[in-house]
Amino acid sequence: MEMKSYTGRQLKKLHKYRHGKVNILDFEILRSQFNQNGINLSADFNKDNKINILDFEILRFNFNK
Ligand SMILES: [Ca+2]
Repeated sequence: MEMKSYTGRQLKKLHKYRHGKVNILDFEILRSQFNQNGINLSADFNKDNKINILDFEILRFNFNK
């Protein structure tokens, strides 16, 4: 699925300045951005310019990876 590879890149970008895996810190980032709209949000894993349940699902799917 195309979204999946993009998601991997986004998650890597998110980790670059923080830590090695998807963990509770990523969840905290997502939580802090939840319900926001805009470009360049780091937790916008599916790149639809919104932080919502879909981004949470992607995070959940990649958790501990
Ligand atoms: Ca999104």
